[in-house]
Amino acid sequence: MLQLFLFLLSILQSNGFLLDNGHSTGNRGTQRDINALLTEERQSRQRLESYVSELYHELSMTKQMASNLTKEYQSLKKALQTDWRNMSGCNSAKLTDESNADQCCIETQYLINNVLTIQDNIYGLLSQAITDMEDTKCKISSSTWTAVFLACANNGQSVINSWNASSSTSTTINGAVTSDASACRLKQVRSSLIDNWSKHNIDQVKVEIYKNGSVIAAFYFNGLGTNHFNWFSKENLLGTTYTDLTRSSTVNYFSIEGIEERHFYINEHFGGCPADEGWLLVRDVTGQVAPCHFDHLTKPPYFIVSPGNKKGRFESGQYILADTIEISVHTNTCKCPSPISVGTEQIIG
Ligand SMILES: *[C@@H]1O[C@H](CO)[C@@H](O)[C@H](O)[C@H]1NC(C)=O
Ligand SMILES: *[C@@H]1O[C@H](CO)[C@@H](O)[C@H](O)[C@H]1NC(C)=O
Ligand SMILES: *[C@@H]1O[C@H](CO)[C@@H](O)[C@H](O)[C@H]1NC(C)=O
Ligand SMILES: *[C@@H]1O[C@H](CO)[C@@H](O)[C@H](O)[C@H]1NC(C)=O
Ligand SMILES: CC(=O)N[C@H]1CO[C@H](CO)[C@@H](O)[C@@H]1O
Repeated sequence: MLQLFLFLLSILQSNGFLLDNGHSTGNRGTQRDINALLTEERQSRQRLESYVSELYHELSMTKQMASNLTKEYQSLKKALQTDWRNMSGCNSAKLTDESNADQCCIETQYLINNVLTIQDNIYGLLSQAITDMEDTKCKISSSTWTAVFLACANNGQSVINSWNASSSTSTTINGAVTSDASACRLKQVRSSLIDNWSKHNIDQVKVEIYKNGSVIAAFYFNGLGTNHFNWFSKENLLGTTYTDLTRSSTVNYFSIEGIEERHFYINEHFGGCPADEGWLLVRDVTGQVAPCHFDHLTKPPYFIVSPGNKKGRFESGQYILADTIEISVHTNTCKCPSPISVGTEQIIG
């Protein structure tokens, strides 16, 4: 039982499920590698699902065992108490007054205390294991990814305004947003979940950049304790398809607000337009300030990402113009139960 639990924990950890940095390893450079990475994640999530049913079974067995043990524990305790009381001299004996009891009584007393201490320890371990299993089961079964934002390039609708609040640039819907790119042809699509960010137990946020129906870059962020803007930061980065971007990377911009009309901007440094190097940029619509060629490539908004798995110099053509950006939140609505309280019965004292 404990082995199964540890096994599950290791699976959860190795899949980035427990906010682990599970997406940034390896020397992945090509679209094929990124697809493989995403497929790998999907498959491991499916494996996880199948372990859940196994876990349910283990859990019900363990609960039954605990219930049986509790009954045995109660009757053993009763028997020991009765036996002890029946012994000559024990009736008048007090725990703190050894002179008042005979040796047999003291030994029995000692034995009873030890047996019950051991029982209590076993009972405590068992109930802890059950609580952990309930917790794991609960976390798995109540955790989901929900798409909350879908932005199309070139539709003339500001991405940052659409993200920020309901306005004429977007359609706000309740619940999950569709991943179908045709939905944002005229306006960006947002979920009202964004407006109640702190009420949804968001523990992770995922940004996926699409080109021609495939994810060409992805970023994972911590969502705990964030608001709808500050999750997008270097400090909250959990993983990405870029191998040269981590929480310890040097950046001059890493925020939704960015600078001027460069939003969702992840940039390493400025060096005059040709030397500017970065990973992601949403060129938004209101822009008057356009110092670089990459600031006026096509009809706004447009999405520039570095190709492959490393930062790029956009001005030298090291970029891909993406079609859509999808943002999803991972939520955990788990209210984890404590099925059994630790046994603390005392027989003497
Ligand atoms: C618990 O006790 C019941 C009845 O005594 C028995 O049928 C069952 O197999 C026991 N369960 C476990 C897990 O020991
Ligand atoms: C112990 O004492 C109780 C009464 O206090 C009595 O009913 C019981 O039979 C005794 N048990 C033994 C094993 O002597
Ligand atoms: C977001 O909208 C609020 C008003 O709802 C406004 O005060 C704020 O400046 C906007 N933030 C950005 C970054 O556009
Ligand atoms: C986009 O995908 C379609 C099929 O899904 C394919 O026919 C087309 O060649 C792709 N275009 C590019 C530029 O990759
Ligand atoms: C639960 C909650 O606070 N819901 C609010 C989420 O935000 C929308 C506005 O977009 C409100 O209408 C809801 O009441």
